Amino acid sequence: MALSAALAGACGSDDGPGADATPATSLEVRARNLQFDRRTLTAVADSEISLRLVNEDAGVPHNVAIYGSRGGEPIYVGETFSGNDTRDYVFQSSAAGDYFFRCDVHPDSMTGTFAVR
Ligand SMILES: [Cu+2]
Repeated sequence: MALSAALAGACGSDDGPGADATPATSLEVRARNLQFDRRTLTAVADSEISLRLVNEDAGVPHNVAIYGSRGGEPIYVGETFSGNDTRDYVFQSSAAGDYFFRCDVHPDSMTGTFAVR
């Protein structure tokens, strides 16, 4: 709890839908300076999910792809595009569980947990 509280504080009022532990069908993550602005996205299980990627890195390609686990099989691979630009990815969420998301262009530095509840 202490860690999540610290992260929430660090992100301040920029936190959008899905930033906390409350499951949502509409999520947003920003890419800036080769990092995502959050470590966890929390989605509703077995639902149509709209995930917005705001790419604020001008001329740098990013995407969001969801995997069963780190190094596992892809579940959904969002289109890669260069900033500054935005895409709305729409896909069906899986059963409840902890999944993994990353940018496929920067798989070492841009990663997080895709929590489905
Ligand atoms: Cu990237």
